[in-house]
Amino acid sequence: MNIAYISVPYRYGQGKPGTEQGPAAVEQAGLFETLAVHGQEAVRYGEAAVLSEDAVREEDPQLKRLEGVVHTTNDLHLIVRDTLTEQRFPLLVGGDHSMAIGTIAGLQQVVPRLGVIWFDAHGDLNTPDTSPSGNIHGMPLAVALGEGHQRLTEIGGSDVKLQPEHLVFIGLRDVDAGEQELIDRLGIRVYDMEAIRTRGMDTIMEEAIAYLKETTDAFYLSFDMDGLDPSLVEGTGTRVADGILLDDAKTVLRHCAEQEDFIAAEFVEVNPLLEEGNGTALLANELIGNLLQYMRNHRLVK
Ligand code: 6HN
Ligand code: MN
Ligand code: MN
Ligand code: MN
Repeated sequence: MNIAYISVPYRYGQGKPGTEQGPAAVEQAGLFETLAVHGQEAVRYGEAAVLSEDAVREEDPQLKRLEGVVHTTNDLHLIVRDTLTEQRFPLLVGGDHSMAIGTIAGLQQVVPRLGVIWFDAHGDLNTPDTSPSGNIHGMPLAVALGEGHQRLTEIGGSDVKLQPEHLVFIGLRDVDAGEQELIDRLGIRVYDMEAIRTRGMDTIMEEAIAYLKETTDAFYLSFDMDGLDPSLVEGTGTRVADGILLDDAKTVLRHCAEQEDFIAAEFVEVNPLLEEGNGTALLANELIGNLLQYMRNHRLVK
């Protein structure tokens, strides 16, 4: 009974209304039933604090709604740190991807050599200097690597939270120039769609996990719904053609779930306002169900 569902109902890392309703949409899609079916307590264990719309200004066009992002990610990092310290498995639902600034900062306080599997169409490696949008959801990995605005890099302390060799990308296919420069300069491991097609997801996940195990003590999965093929996810804000299909996504979840040192997962960028119905939230709930099924023998869910 050690899965701790934590919601992050917020949207300040990007401009489209709706990701603040992501957790509620996934709950409506059956998240508590899913938790119960897999022997977990059907409760929301925690929820990150979110500033009201009135309190958040656009201000710097290269760091939009900075105050809103700082507030929530700072609170989230404390929740995640404490949850992990209690030997629970944080299962986060967002919320836009800037929340990962808090997730990584919180996990890293407990696991200094933290590994990250980033399932995403995007690199999320922009800085205010390279960002084409000024949206902070395109920046969380740069922040974790110690690049970007100090208000963000200092969440959870001023040390660098993530080493470039502790990160792997799965499904990357929309990378900005500044992000590519960082990937090349730091030698970050990328498995793009071509690699997935030619080598198969099984092989890639085995290799990715073996690679992380060389130098990390534990890892987490950050699952951006837009890593999936756009035909599967109408309700997410930045869809990119030619994405990951369901079987391959489940393969990612299964490989993570089989590892003893898999310690947390987050599902982000669910935006129910971008579609009729609740299809993307239903899919997120289904994927969480798959993950819990695969984790049935995991030391943290007994
Ligand atoms: N996400 N690279 C684009 C930007 O604005 O920086 C898109 C970012 C998308 C971020 O999907 O989490
Ligand atoms: Mn992302
Ligand atoms: Mn993305
Ligand atoms: Mn809807």
